[in-house]
Amino acid sequence: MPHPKTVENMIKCAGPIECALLPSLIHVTETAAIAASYQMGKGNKNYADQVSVEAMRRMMNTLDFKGVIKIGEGERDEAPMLFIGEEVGTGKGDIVVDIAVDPLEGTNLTADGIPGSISVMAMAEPGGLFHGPDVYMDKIVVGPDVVRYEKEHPDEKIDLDAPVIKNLEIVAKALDRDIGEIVVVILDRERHTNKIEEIRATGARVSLVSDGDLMPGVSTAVRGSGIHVVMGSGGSGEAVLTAAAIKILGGKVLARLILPTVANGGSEEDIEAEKAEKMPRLATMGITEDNINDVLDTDKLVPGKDFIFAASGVTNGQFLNQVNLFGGGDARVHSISMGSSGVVKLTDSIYIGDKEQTPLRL
Ligand code: VTB
Ligand code: MG
Ligand code: MG
Repeated sequence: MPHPKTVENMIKCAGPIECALLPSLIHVTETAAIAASYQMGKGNKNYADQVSVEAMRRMMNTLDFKGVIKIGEGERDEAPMLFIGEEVGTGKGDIVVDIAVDPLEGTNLTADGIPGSISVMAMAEPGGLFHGPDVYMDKIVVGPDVVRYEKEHPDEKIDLDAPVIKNLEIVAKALDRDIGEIVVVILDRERHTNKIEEIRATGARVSLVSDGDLMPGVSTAVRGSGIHVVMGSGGSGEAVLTAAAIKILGGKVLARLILPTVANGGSEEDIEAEKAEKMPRLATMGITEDNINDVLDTDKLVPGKDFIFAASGVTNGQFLNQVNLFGGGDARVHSISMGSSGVVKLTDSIYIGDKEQTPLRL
């Protein structure tokens, strides 16, 4: 007998978005990943980005829904694709969604042919994803073991403002390990010099990544990934996409908005200019200078109820392999897709280019 709850959940879904669009979502990330994979190691990150953006948009526009890009690409240079506010989908049917995309998360990684790049997106009911201008978010990401530990020990909670040691002690206890066994991923950036020192001083192990803090964040909620915490500041879009996955997997994201000029040490003038540019859009999300320093939790980053997430590997990663290309146009691509009712699909898709030339291989 199956657990009755499983069957109930499967039949109900989270809502129309998950029911109707989850199965198609990986087609979108897979198309973008395959397009990007042909550019692996070619040294041209902008072109790799462009082809994945184009592929993603073309695939999305074959699906029946009415969507608006809320977190996207091409905003700064006003590229004619996947810009904020762009409407995508055929527009047919009743499903209306807000969309976050990062068609190629880790453009440098793809251009250099090194691990960690993916194509990734999320969809939610309108208002279901925190969206503002592309700024940074300082964050901490942990998996469900930590959330369970916090419930059992209400006075021990992960806190973005606490010393690193305090947070890592909680993570270590939650995972029943020594701090020296914990792995913390952080972007290798000058702005993180102090934080990296602070992490090292706890005895925790540090994994510096040159780019791509999104999948490491998701990995904190996946046992066996070898990643327990992600810290430091990265893109705000990436933080929201991480939160969509983490909310499904039961982990936790705490984040705070930071303007790039502040994070990277700009002059007073730069900071003021950036504020003038970015604050109006932040205001549409209820963010003002008075509350910009407030901590946003997983539910603030992803208030949605009916939402879906998908990522496909471009180069090798924690648990998504790189795209393999075989003769005759065959491509094999690994993805993770998830729906907010609590469904996770790990898929290994093969697109047959020439069935006589390249038989299916296991
Ligand atoms: C961040 C990070 C991303 O780019 O957005 C980073 O979240 C850009 O940060 O995963 P810098 O301005 O410090 O380079 C990625 O690494 C890749 O998109
Ligand atoms: Mg990115
Ligand atoms: Mg990108």
